[in-house]
Amino acid sequence: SLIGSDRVRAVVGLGATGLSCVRFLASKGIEFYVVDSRDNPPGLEQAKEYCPEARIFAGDLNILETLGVTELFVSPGIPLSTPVLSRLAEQGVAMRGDIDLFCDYVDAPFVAITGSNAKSTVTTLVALLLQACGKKAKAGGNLGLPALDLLEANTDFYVLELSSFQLETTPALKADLACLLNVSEDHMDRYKDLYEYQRVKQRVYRGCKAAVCNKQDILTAPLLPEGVPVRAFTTKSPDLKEFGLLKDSEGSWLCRGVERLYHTSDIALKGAHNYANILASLAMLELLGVDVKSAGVAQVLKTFCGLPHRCQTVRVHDKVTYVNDSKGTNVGATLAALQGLGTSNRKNILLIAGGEGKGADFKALAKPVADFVRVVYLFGKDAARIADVVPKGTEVKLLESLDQIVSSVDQDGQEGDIVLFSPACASLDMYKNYEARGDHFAQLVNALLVNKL
Ligand code: UMA
Ligand code: ADP
Repeated sequence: SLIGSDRVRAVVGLGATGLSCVRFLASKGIEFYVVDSRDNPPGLEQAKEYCPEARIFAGDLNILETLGVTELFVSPGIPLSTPVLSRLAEQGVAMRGDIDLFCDYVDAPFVAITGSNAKSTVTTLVALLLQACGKKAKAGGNLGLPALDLLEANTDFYVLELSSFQLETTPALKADLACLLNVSEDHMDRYKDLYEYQRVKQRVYRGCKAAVCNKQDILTAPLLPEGVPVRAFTTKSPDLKEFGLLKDSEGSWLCRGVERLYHTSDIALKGAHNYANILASLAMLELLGVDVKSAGVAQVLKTFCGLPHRCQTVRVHDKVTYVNDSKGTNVGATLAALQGLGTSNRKNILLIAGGEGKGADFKALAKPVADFVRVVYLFGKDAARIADVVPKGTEVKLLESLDQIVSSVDQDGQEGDIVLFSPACASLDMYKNYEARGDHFAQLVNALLVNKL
């Protein structure tokens, strides 16, 4: 029986992560319970293929206290502060996660990438760059495909995007290469303050064999034993062994120390924040022993235009450029978008924001909004909280829906304007996810054109 063995396991949560744990444990012949707080969790039917129905409990997590569990695999969407989980933790029950399980079984080098922003972009880029250099690299984790589903023989590198929630349930990651890209407020509904959140993010470096950090963000600086190689990236001119940007009479260059690697005109991604993302990726490549000047790397940098919903141009309509940055789900991302797209002395951005603010402080938006934005359009749950920080002199329109906002923008737009949809908030108050929100925006923008034909 389950109770008879020395460990009694339960998978907690039946979303993408929970299902990956269910499939993985079942494939190893390990027995487990499955519990989800919802009556009809998304993975219920699939779980039944891997686990006897009598061991699946949907509707209430409190059942865990009656099962005699010793080890839980907790999904990232469930806070460890959930009363039943903290009671069990106090009794010594291990709070593990899918990444911790991945670490037990992985037998190829893996890269772990975290940060408040740019994780998905950098994770994708590192995997593409490794592939372009002939390596079999697989990317996943918080990016979408759960880490356990990536495991496959003959893989050269796993590249994992990790969220703070995944790091909370991973006591000793021991990545072959770890990178913390940046730290700014996010998920303040699950952390006491920025420093608690930062401490969790810093877990990415635990036991790592090499590390990459952001020279311009002190919160990313690792504390590691002597001898662990560390590379830093910066968008300023780099010191020796750092990756950075140099400006000369020919323009801007991505550099390693004083060595010029790539001219920015040979790079498809645009904006200072994206140069930072590439520099971070190159630093990682070097630590993995890959030539950062190979033809494969040059080709990827020339062609990779970024992921959808991240500062993506939807279309130019009536000489107004519409940019979808629906993945801008926190203040840091929207700041980067405003700074990346803003032109000094021109208030030509029409900013659309709002949604579920996750307890964030929006004050940091005031300055770039004053510098670059002519009108702010707000909708969703925390619209009024954002309106409070908009400086005098910038017009604010509070509207009910994105539909109303796009029609209003269409009236207000002037030649040369940029309409930036970067909500600084999660989408969950009105949409299934950020993709659905971004698709809705793109659909409304495309309809503007059609309706005028
Ligand atoms: N839930 C319940 N009861 C349960 C279990 C879950 O109500 O018993 C709810 C959670 O509160 C949450 C939702 O179900 O609202 C999903 O939670 P989950 O833990 O089941 O999520 P998964 O489907 O496993 O997806 C997770 C990541 N989601 C979260 O961390 C919330 C996905 O990242 C990730 O791609 C996937 O694992 C594979 O690793 C998404 C995300 O939004 C993109 N991540 C956050 C972010 O990037 O900001 C952290
Ligand atoms: P994550 O996976 O961490 O959410 P993404 O690559 O999906 O990261 O990008 C999320 C948001 O952050 C997007 O709105 C994007 O435009 C913005 N962004 C991209 N790079 C940076 C950066 N270096 N600093 C801050 N924001 C960034």
